Parts: sequence; C-alpha cells; structure tokens
Amino acid sequence: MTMDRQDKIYVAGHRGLVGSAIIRRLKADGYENLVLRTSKELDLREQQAVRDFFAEEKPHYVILAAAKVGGILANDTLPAEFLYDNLMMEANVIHSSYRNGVKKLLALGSTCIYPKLAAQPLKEEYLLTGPLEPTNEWYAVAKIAGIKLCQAYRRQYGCNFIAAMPTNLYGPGDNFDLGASHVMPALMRKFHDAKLESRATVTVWGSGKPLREFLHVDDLADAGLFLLEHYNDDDIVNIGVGEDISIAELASIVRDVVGFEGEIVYDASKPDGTPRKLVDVSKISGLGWRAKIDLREGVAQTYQWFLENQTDLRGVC
Ligand code: GFB
Repeated sequence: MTMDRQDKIYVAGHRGLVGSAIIRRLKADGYENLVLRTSKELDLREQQAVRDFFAEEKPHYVILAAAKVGGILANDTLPAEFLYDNLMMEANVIHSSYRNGVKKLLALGSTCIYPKLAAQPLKEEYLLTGPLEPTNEWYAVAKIAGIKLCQAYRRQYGCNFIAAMPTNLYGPGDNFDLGASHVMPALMRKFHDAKLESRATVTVWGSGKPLREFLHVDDLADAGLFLLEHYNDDDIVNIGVGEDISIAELASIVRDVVGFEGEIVYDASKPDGTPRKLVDVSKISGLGWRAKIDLREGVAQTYQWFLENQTDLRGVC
C-alpha cells in the first residue's frame, strides 16, 4: 500500500516523543495533509468526542501514538491511569477508524507486553506466554488490548490495522520530569543538574544491572512509515536495534556525554523492573528495515536538544 502525499493522516499524540518524531518525518517526506489535535482540543478518552472528530475529519490513515506513558516509577504508582487512559484511547480511536473507513491504522505498543521472564531476544510469538513484569503490567495489559483490537477488527471487519512494538525509546521531545520519565532522560537531567551544581555524586535507581535496548525515536518514525508502506498482517512486529546494554553502561555513556566528573551511586531501594528486555528484530529485518542511529551519537544529539530546549520542557522548571 502506497500512501499518497495528499492523503489525510491523523497522528494521535503528535506532541509526545513518538508523535512529534512521526510528524517531523512525515513533513520531511512531503506529507502535508496532517490532522492534529492536542489533548486539550480532543480528549481521546471521550467516546463521543472521538466519534465526532472522526466523522468530521474522515482521515485516510491513522497513526496511534497517543498514550499515557512513563518510566518505571510512574507505571508502578499510577496503575489506574495507565490502564484506563490507554484502554479508552485505543478503543475509541480503533473503533472510530473502523466506522469511518480508515484505509490503514498503525498502533504503537511497547515491548513490556512480553512476559517478564520470557527467553531473550523477545520474539513476537512470546506474547501471552507468561506473567507480566509487575511494575508495568497495567500499561502492558492495555497495550495487549490494543493489539487484540487491531487483530479483532481485521478478522471481523477486514480492517488493515497493524500493531508494532517499539523497544525503549529516547530522543528529542522526551519527558525530563524525574518522577515520570524513563531512564535515559532522567539520567541526562540528573547528570546535567549535578554538573551545574558541582555535586560529587549522582544517584541511579536500582542495581545498574538490568539490561535495556534503546532506540532513537527518529529510527522508530522511520520504521513506522516503513511498516505503513510494506506490512499488512495481523501479527505484531518488534521495532528495535537488536542490542542491549546495562543501566550502568548507559549511565556511563550519559555521564561522558554530559561531562559530569563525579561518582555514580546506586539506590537499591528503587525497583530494577524486568531484568532484560531485548527484542528479536529478525521479522522487521527480514522485511528490509534496520535501525541506523548509533546510541552514543543519539545520546549526544538528544543532549544537544535538551540544552537548546530545556526552558520549555515538560517537567523542567
Ligand atoms: O526507563 P525505565 O523507567 O523503564 O527504567 P523500564 C529502566 C531501568 O533504569 C530500571 C533504571 O531498572 C530503572 O530502575 N533507572 C535508573 C532509572 N535510574 C533511573 C532514573 O533516574 N529514572 C528511571 N525512570 N529509571 C518501562 C515501563 O520500563 O519501560 C513502561 O515501565 C514501558 O511500561 C517503558 O514499557 C518503555 O524499561 O523498566
């Protein structure tokens, strides 16, 4: 399926980390007929509002990048919001896409949908084969429901709705609020503040031992558009780089990039979360896509973005 430059594309969640990267990419590729609404203009949890919006705009393509997201602490402390908000957004957007004849929909999930102790690397077929990681099971259950909605609407109504599972993301537009953020922006901000204040130490949560894979959000946008063009099936597709590093190694990279010269200390009272979360990327590689942005370069570019934008950032005063 080839998207036309004139096709109307609705990107839900266009101000978030993922949505803003997708918008940058669509614009760079010459797509101009973009339909966008802030969460204030359109609350995707409200069924009637979403119905009215779709009936009026009738988008041809939908990219579902809107979600209630956060790092390990936010996931663990706001279970109702992570479950309810995500379920409602997915159900409303997917159902309205069906009712209004959307040609294709891409729903974005997360690799936390896989069982906590699944074999690594995580293959798509491991979905629903074991218990979830408790710190993010609420979010994971909602994202699994999103996958199942895409599959159910394809099976019952023939809708071309696909679902992709990106690994841990980072990049420009991330959330740098220490209570809500993921590890990469959190560490960037902690090292940055510690450097400015000439502090001797920076505290990293947990043991430093968990392994995570980090994908630059511009690579995700590239993969998302690639799947919209080339993938039309009901099985989920992982999006990742195929390599992981420990949180301690990540901390050391971020410390070098920021230029903090003090020590790193670990706070064992904070959760480690899942021990490892590396995705198997053979499916998307087999389709002809692979990540391009090197981690160190991506961290340096994201820190540069942070320096240039920190006064306007979410969670940074
Ligand atoms: O990125 P993160 O919050 O999420 O944490 P998850 C990854 C690892 O980094 C955990 C450690 O082991 C954290 O304990 N970490 C160290 C820190 N220092 C910090 C810090 O200052 N802030 C944060 N946030 N972490 C999330 C899920 O899991 O990943 C979501 O909760 C989603 O559902 C997302 O799947 C991609 O990788 O553990």
